[in-house]
Parts: sequence; structure tokens; C-alpha cells
Amino acid sequence: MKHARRTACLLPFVLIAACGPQPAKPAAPAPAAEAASNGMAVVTGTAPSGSIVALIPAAGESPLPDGPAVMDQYSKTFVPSVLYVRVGQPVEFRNSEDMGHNVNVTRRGTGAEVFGVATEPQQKYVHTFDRAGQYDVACDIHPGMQALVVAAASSFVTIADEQGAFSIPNVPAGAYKVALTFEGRTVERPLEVKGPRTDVKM
Ligand SMILES: [Cu+2]
Repeated sequence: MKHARRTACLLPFVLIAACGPQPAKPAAPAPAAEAASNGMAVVTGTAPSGSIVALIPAAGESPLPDGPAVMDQYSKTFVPSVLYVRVGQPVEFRNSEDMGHNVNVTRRGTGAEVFGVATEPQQKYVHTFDRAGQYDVACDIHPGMQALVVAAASSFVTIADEQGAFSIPNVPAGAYKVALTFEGRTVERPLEVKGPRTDVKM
């Protein structure tokens, strides 16, 4: 994520350079361009351990990423072990090895089943999470295969660690809502993000 955001920020400059001496004709300044001039912030703070902390731009949620998020199965392992996705973004659960698996997804906290499917070799199953939350992923053929999907309404998201600390890097300065989701409940409050560091206590 960190790398992708940096790349996105550099892109306008790359494009201008690639255009050579032609006058650049920037349209209305993109949020990323404003962010580049205002600087990026790291947002730190404390929240209940295990809670999801998401920063939602006050101007509206940023567009969904292009294409699906992917959680793969190979070497009897879910890859990655923790996958951050946006609510409404399709997620591909793939099986990339010659061994049958399955994907059982339950909502953390309630344990409610979201879906359970068999994933045959080289097959995939697509699911779109429509609610923010943490979802446990398991293959009951191989008890060691476990993973977590974190679905959030923002790309600026993390989970508070065992001490309750959290840190979200590369956040463009500006007005946000902080959404804290813990045990199925979400509370929100406004937050003004300023560089280089904004500390928030929930
Ligand atoms: Cu398996």
C-alpha cells in the first residue's frame, strides 16, 4: 500500500516529464496533487486492541481501487495472511495449487457465517463484502490455513495492535472522519489531519 500510494503521488510528475516541453494542462487539481503540496501525515493514536481504525475523507470516500483484491491459496497457506479491502470491492479467493481447498468466512465477533465454498485447483470464487468488519478465513481441510480479511470504507485503515497503538502512514492532510469499529459497533468523529504527524485518541 505504501509503495502504491507513493507511486500514485509521483505519477503527475512522471507524466509531465514524459510530455517534454509541451505545456502541461492539469485539469482541476486532484486531491493527490493538493496532498503533495501540503505534505503527508502519519496518523497515530490508541484504540481498543483489535479494533479497525479507518480515516474517511470528509469530501467523500475515495474511489474504489481498480480491479479486485486477491487472497490466494498455495503451499497450504492463505496469501496474504491479512488482506485489507474496501467495502464494495470484489475479492477473489483463488486456489493456485494442484490441491483442493475450501474457503470458510465468518464474521469476527459474532462468528456468523458469510460463505463457505470449495475451491478446486486453479479455480476462484469472488465475494464482495458489503459491511465493514473483520472476517476470519479458514480452510477446514487444512486446519493450519487461516487468514483475516479487513473490510473498510476507506483505503486509510489499520488494526490497533495488542497494546492498542495504531499508525496510518501517508495520509494527505485535510478533513476526515475517524471510524473506529470494535466488536461490530462503529463510532465516528471528525479529525483534521495535519503533517507531519496527527495524534488521535478514541
Ligand atoms: Cu486447504
